[in-house]
Amino acid sequence: MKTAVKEMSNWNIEKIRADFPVLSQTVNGKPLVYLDNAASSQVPQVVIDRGAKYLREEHSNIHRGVHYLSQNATTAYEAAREKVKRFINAREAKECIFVRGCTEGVNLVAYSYGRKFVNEGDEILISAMEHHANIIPWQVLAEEKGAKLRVIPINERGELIIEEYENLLNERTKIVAVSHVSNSLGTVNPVKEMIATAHKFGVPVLVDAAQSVPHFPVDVQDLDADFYVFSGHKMFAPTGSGVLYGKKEWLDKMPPYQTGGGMIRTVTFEKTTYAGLPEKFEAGTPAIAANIGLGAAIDYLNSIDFAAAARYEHELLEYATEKLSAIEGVKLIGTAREKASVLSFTIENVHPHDIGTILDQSGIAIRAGHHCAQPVMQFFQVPATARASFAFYNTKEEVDVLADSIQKVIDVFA
Ligand code: C6P
Repeated sequence: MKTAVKEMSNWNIEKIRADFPVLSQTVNGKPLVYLDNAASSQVPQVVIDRGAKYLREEHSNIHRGVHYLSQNATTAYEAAREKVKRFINAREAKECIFVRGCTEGVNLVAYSYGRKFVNEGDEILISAMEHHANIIPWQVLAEEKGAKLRVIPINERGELIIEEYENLLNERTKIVAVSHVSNSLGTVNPVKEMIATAHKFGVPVLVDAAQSVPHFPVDVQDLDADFYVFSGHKMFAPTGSGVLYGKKEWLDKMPPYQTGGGMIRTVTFEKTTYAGLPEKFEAGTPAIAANIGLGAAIDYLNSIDFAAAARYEHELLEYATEKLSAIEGVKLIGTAREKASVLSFTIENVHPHDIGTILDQSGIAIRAGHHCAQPVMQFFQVPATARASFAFYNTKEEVDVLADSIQKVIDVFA
């Protein structure tokens, strides 16, 4: 398996790891094994340097000043938007709205699209594997409007039951909101096909892309997504950065989400007229340094051959799946045929929090808990899972350390 991973991928793992300073430290006297990438990925030196340059040489507000620093900051900020546009293949940069992260992106659409287009008796379709960020904004909207939240069920593997999805779509459906990749199960959903089906009913689709954009190349035009939302901190950029991509024809029709400075054309006490895209949805001073950092993270991903990174990471996931499946007492939660990055598991008679704490003693960072996906835990009848989640800088040796440490946990509790 060692040679399989190395030969198939042709991936220079040593060079890649050297780009991420955090990875070379020790934790509890052991080399850090960072397997909590679904929560937040690490940041390469080039992104750190870009943020530092902004703070050292360019720090100022954007879109407001005529002075040198402000103009430079504005140029860098808008260049980051262009990079996002090219990275996800949006038609226009103004379709890429900077938000604080995926949560804010979904809330923006639920608030703005929802308040304009969802009415009493309408239906909002989500799935049983959604993160709370793609459940609660819709639930709140449904309560306010007297609309109904409907849920696409999943099977025992943690895959969407697509026939049920097709049955749930109807003329009352006003939006479908579904994750591209589940953060608790790792399932990759067939969103392109799901979008095509929804469009037959004239229904727009929001894709929660928090766990897809960091793990494989995406093309929003090819998917034909109406809204596509993701967080920078899961894709090698700082916290506070993130993007809501929306088709211009929808964004133009939607009212502002937040109001205040930066999003207006004219203001009198009688009436305010709004700026066009993207400013209409970017009230107040945004996370300038963080979003410039997101642009730098995209430059980094382009520089390393992101498609090759995705292939390597997927092989690593397959290797880890094989290794953990072979350990007696380990149960994998989420065994979909199409998966990315995430390996959730339980160990008989050991609470996932104890697994997480013991692994930490060996320098291994995983996440234990419900992963903000309590309905998934309810479906699998577990209170929580332990979750290892991979990035392209993880190694086969780290998977071996994980597997050995899991075996030790089992031995301790046996
Ligand atoms: N999932 C995890 O450990 P924010 O917090 O806004 O950056 O992302 C929210 C979010 C939305 N959708 C999905 C599919 C997600 O995975 C997340 C964040 C983290 O799994 C924190 S709970």
